[in-house]
Amino acid sequence: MRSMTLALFALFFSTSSLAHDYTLNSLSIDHPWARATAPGAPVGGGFMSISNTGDQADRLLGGSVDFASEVQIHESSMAGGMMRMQHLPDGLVVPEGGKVVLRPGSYHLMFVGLQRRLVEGERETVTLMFERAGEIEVEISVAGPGERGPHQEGDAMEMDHGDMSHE
Ligand SMILES: [Cu+2]
Repeated sequence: MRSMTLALFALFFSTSSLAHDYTLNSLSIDHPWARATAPGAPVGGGFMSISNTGDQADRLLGGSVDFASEVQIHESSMAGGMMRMQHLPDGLVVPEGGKVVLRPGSYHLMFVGLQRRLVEGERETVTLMFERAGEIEVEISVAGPGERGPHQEGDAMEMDHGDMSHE
């Protein structure tokens, strides 16, 4: 009984500590998070969902961080049984009245040229840049290396950034 209570508490605590959201004009950025990285890993992935309640589309262009040399927008997809990762240099459209989800196996922020590890349980600051709405600073929660996040559709497309080559 006691262990059950502790387990429930742990579940509640870990969920609530991850839940946070930000608003910028008609954009809402929900639950930004990243995965902890292994020592020496060259890249890390960042995830969140972005909703747009306005009547004009916006576009996530990229961002900046103090722990990596570059923030790129990537899309992972399966091609011929292989997970591929593609840089989206034009960014990611957030449609009017719609939502995009950045999650493992799909769209994500790629922190390229990591200058320090992302450590589970810590928070890091990311400045996101949107074409219309401008810049917003958000805090990302760093989850464990196997964390899949709150958006679990398409989890079969799980991937590990540490082993992924970037061309
Ligand atoms: Cu990537």
